Amino acid sequence: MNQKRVLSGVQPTGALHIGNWLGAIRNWVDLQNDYETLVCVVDLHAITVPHDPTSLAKDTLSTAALYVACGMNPNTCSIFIQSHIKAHTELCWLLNCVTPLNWMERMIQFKEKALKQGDNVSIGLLDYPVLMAADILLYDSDFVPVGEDQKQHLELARDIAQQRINSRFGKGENEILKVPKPLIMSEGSKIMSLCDGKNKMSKSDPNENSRISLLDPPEIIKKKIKRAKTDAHMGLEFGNIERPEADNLLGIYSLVTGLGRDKASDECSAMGWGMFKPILTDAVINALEPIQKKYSDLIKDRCELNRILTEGEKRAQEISESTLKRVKDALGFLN
Ligand code: AQP
Repeated sequence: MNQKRVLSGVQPTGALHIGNWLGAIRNWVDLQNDYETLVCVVDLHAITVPHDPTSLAKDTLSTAALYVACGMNPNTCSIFIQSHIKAHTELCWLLNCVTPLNWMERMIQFKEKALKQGDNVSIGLLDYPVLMAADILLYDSDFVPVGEDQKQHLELARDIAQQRINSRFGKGENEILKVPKPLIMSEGSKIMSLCDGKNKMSKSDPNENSRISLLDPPEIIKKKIKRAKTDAHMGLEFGNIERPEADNLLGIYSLVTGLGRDKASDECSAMGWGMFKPILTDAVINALEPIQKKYSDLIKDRCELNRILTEGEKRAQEISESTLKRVKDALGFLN
């Protein structure tokens, strides 16, 4: 297959929300038509913060089913579970041994997540970006779709591949690891919390009302949007830094309706919050309905889910084993 390749994934750290969909999965759905697309559920990443062992497997399966429900086509893309491919942890170790510690200590996401955890920060959390580099580099990915928050991690993956593996261990023109490029998704790349327009919507936010989960039933969506933070101004608008909630909710509206920013902004510029919120609620419910229907059928069909994951795993195994061998050979391991 000569198609350019794309790799991405979501952590099964809880119920997927509209931020994960609008900022990530929705873009993969478009990309699968033009690239060989591999998407994994990054369960090894999910344990870099304290996790609940009784829900990890369930969340992992649910995340994979949601990929399909959101439009990933298992006949054209490969869907698999990160921990089922042992090469991820093995390449991570090899990369750990050539990555300077001070590169890791600079990572913004580590600093932010570590702050929240006080003394309980694991080495795994510090090492998260190297595991992510292994994920990407294993598949000779040409492109990685990343939100703003992941840009620094992709830069690190590029530096590890280029400066720490190819330059040091490569011979001649042949690169050992392909150096991937970012595909930065513009519109909707960051969906903010419903409770505070300055904070990102997150699966791990302890406040359930801060996010709309993809599987929330209509009455819950209605309640969450009703409670969503507003301001004292009339009219919805983009780009006013004094009004992050207006920007965020109008952005969600423009994306779930497919109207785009200009049309959504024209439609809502004179609306008060009381008129806008029910319209937004209907739009979100309508957009999620087909996803929820497809999900509820698939999650009951364990045979089909297993088939999809086995197929995806086969392709992932094939590519990752050959990359890992290239790296081990270059580093001088005995065959
Ligand atoms: N709020 C968001 N808006 C737009 N995109 C988002 N993504 C996450 N939150 C938003 C994108 O979803 C993909 C997968 O994310 P992840 O699960 O690997 O990690 P994350 O970015 O840390 O996601 P969460 O939901 O905030 O999870 P927790 O709370 O566990 O940390 C990525 O492409 C990300 O950009």
